[in-house]
Amino acid sequence: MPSIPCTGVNARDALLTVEWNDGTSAEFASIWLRDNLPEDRDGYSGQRLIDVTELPVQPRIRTATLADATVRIAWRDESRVSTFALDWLYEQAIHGHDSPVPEPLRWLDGGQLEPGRDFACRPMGVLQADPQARLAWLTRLLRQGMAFLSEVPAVDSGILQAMSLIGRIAETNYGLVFDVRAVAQPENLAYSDLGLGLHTDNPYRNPVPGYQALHTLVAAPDGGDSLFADGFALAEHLRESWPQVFAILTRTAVPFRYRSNDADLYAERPLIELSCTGVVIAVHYNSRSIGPLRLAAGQCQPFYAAYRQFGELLREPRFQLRTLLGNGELVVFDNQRILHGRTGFASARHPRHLRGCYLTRDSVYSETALLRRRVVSGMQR
Ligand code: NM2
Ligand code: OGA
Ligand code: ZN
Repeated sequence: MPSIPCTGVNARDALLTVEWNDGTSAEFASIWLRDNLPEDRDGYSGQRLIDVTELPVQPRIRTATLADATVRIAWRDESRVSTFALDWLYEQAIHGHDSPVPEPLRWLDGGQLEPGRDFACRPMGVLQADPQARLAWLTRLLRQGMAFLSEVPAVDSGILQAMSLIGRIAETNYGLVFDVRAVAQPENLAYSDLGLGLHTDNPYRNPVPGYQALHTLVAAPDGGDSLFADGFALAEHLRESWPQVFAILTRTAVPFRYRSNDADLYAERPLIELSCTGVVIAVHYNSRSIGPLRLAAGQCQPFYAAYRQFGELLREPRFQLRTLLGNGELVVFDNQRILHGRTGFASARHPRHLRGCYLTRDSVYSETALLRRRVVSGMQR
């Protein structure tokens, strides 16, 4: 922890101002401070012990004084004195709005990119042996939305070994792990030899799987190339170039549906999903599982024009990274960001066999954060 960078404090009823010695300052609202008293957290778990209704409605600061690397606050309407560590306040002021998930690095021109050169791409054994290498790989997965492993044994359990380094598998009606190969009468067109245009998986499920892994056990000698595009970059491209199209795609709920012998799934979501501050947080696109739209007749034509515009962008080769994954190669990607697809192949002439699974999003973030903790404390030792 750096030495405490504080030169003074200033308090008015509802506001504490702390001056740091680099000339900057930070403001803390009295209600925020009153809600964050260290003594209102359980000493062992760190969990909060109080509820918002137990706070004074408008706590007022009487005095704030500096003492031993802390700020001591006396309140007007309560007899307690509250103590805040300055380094904690500094941390909140600097990093308070940082999420542990790194900012995405968007990539638009996928046609120019290669897995081995432009994405994290390591043999699985390196990640097993070296926590720093695993942390670097995971961090790039989070930032670019996609990363590759090689030398994953091309056997049924290979994908399970790899996932133990990355996150927790989310079991679905397709199983813990699913086999992607052409069968007669496929319940899902993924289990045919047809080409699949760029899509995200399972938009009909709630929650939509966070990450997906695909492991090649037997590559096709001809066809079955993998395609990828960054939906976040494409959505931003739409926002800039055709703001009206973007607005329609973010505001129209689209029904997605999947029915088979053992599942009946339905969810509605926009093709481009925004956070409450307008940041693109997910893309959902799957022509095979979109249901009949529930739109007033007058809204249909504008929606279809916008949908077509998005669909046409997705077909442009300049946005598509195209690669043939060889035996033992595995790709992991953010299934709410990266669209994936494949070219068709001739299953009558040769088998092609991939194994796939889904991972929960939070487990991938958590694995990365735990590893960061481990690597940082290892460096300090
Ligand atoms: N599989 C491969 O979301 C989809 O329906 C795509 C998913 C069957 C698990 C295919
Ligand atoms: C899928 C899929 C890609 C492939 O199974 O959902 O998109 O390369 N497969 O077979
Ligand atoms: Zn898919």
